[in-house]
Amino acid sequence: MATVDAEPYGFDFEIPTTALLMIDFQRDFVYPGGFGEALGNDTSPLLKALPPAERVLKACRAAGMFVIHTREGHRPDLSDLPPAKKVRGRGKITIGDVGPMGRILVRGELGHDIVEEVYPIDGEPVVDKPGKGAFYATELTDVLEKYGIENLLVCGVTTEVCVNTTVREANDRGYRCVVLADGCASYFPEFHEMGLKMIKAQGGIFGWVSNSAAVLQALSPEIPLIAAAGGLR
Ligand code: TIU
Repeated sequence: MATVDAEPYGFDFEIPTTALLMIDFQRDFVYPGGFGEALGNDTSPLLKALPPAERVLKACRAAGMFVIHTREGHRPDLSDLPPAKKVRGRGKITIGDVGPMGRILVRGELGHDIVEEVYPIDGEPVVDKPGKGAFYATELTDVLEKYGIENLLVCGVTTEVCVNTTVREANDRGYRCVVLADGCASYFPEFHEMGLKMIKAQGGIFGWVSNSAAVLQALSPEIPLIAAAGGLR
């Protein structure tokens, strides 16, 4: 049993029943020219989640933890794209249109794929999802059940959209989630902050919040605990 320093209190887990869930680290969100920018956002704030998420990914792999990646996107024929989602944002280009990284948020396109820093390796399932939550219309439940997963360490973008939606869905299904604050990011710093607060409030109503240093510490206790230096936000 390992414990991650977390809020509202320590998060206990065992590696065989825990997975690292890496949510939507796709070019379409973190680089200019993709879906995030088409919605009117400056994508640069998302880049700061990549180094902590990469460190956690490598540490979890080294510890033998199961890793799952997700990608938000749609079939090339857009048959899984609700018309209401297609028009949302009223951008000049919307989902399915051609941008500098290929068709926006369409599976198989450059922009839809995961950035190199945290790219999946063999044996790590990639769950393609048409919605914000990773459980809706996906095989994620089957994957978690097959591997006996009970706990999720969560990194991803964006904090208040796909991360929060997925954590809420997971919590309702009985999974214990700890969200790593510096392994997540939002286009809006205040939404990042509040998105995390909403998870850990009320005794951890949706789950726990921690950070990359605390996870590294829990996985390799000989590393000095530096989590406290910047708090848990
Ligand atoms: N727009 C926004 O903040 N996020 C998304 O549309 N999807 C994810 O969070 N992945």
